[in-house]
Amino acid sequence: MKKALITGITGQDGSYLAEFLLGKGYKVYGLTRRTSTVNNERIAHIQDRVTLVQGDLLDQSSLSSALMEAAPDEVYNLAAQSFVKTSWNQPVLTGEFTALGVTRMLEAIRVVNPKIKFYQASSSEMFGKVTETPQKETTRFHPRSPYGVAKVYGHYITVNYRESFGIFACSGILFNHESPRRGLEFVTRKISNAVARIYLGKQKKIELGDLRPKRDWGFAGDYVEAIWLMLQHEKADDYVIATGRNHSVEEFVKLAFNVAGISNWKDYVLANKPEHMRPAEVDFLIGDYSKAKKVLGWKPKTSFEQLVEMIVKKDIEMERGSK
Ligand code: NDP
Ligand code: GDR
Repeated sequence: MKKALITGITGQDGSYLAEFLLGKGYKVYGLTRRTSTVNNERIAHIQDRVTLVQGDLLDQSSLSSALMEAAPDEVYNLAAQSFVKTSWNQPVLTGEFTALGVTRMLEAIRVVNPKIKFYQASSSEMFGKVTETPQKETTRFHPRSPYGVAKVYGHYITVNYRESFGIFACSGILFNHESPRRGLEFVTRKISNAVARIYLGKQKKIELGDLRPKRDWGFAGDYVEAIWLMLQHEKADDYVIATGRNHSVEEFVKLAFNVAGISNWKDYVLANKPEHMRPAEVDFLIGDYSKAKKVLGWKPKTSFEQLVEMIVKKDIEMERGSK
């Protein structure tokens, strides 16, 4: 039986990846950090089938201990400070988690067992102010936030450990992917949750920032398969994972209200609120996933329209159930 250790198992992607690996017959370990209240909602339904190991990307010895305890064949490094906006408020901490945390895990692998295969959760935010459209593996990086800068470091240290020590290390450059398990501060869930609450008469308005940026939005459940496929291939490499289509935040808003049967969406939306604007914006992202399709045989299954409908309907269901 193969064994995997997932950092960030309590996050959106970690929960989908854990489900996916359990389905493939893996023994799944998850690294979790100590918190004053337990934060395992996303994995509550599988908690009896995964083994949680305490550790933190800030603490080198906790990572080595986790590797010794789990003795995994594969490590999926999904943990990070993942909210772009917060990275301007906490740039140093973002660098510690999202950049140096990658080196700490790679060091733990190098020392404990360099045969462990490693996946790094890289991001389309590395392309930032794009120099080429669509963006692919060879597109130059120009990150626009401390988060994006930290992810560029994480990407290159992954490549470097592959080249320096022969570690089977892959960097997956994933474009935005969403789900009903997305954190509420990200724009998609923020919109779908507000739409559900407005639909049910629990909320009157939604305040947003810039509605013009375009993102290539996919479904998290589709993307974890690509993550897994990267570590099953005979050669470690880097891959863009995307849908090849993009939409503006405004299009997302309009469609989300539409799913709830509300056509006059403008009556409910307050845009360009300064507290939701960013010091530097990423205006336009669209990914070219042809390498992943050709080499890994991966392609996205869920359309933008299906994704928006899934998230809004789930939020309506959940808001109906909650007081
Ligand atoms: P989430 O924010 O939902 O999850 C982040 C996870 O990291 C949580 O489990 C969190 O634990 C954990 N974590 C944060 N800091 C630490 C730390 N110091 N030590 C240990 N664990 C920590 O992110 P997603 O699931 O959306 O994303 C997964 C990864 O993929 C991230 O690295 C993200 O940057 C990257 N990514 C995401 C994309 C997306 O569209 N979702 C696109 C491209 C890249 P806790 O529950 O304790 O907070
Ligand atoms: P992003 O996701 O920054 O792309 O990073 P987010 O959903 O936060 O923003 C997407 C776009 O929407 C605009 N926007 C707003 N965003 C938020 N959060 N709240 C608002 O009120 C709002 N109004 C407009 C943003 O300015 C932006 O242009 C996500 C994260 O998951 C990263 O970890 C990951 O690496 C990238 O996707 C790929």
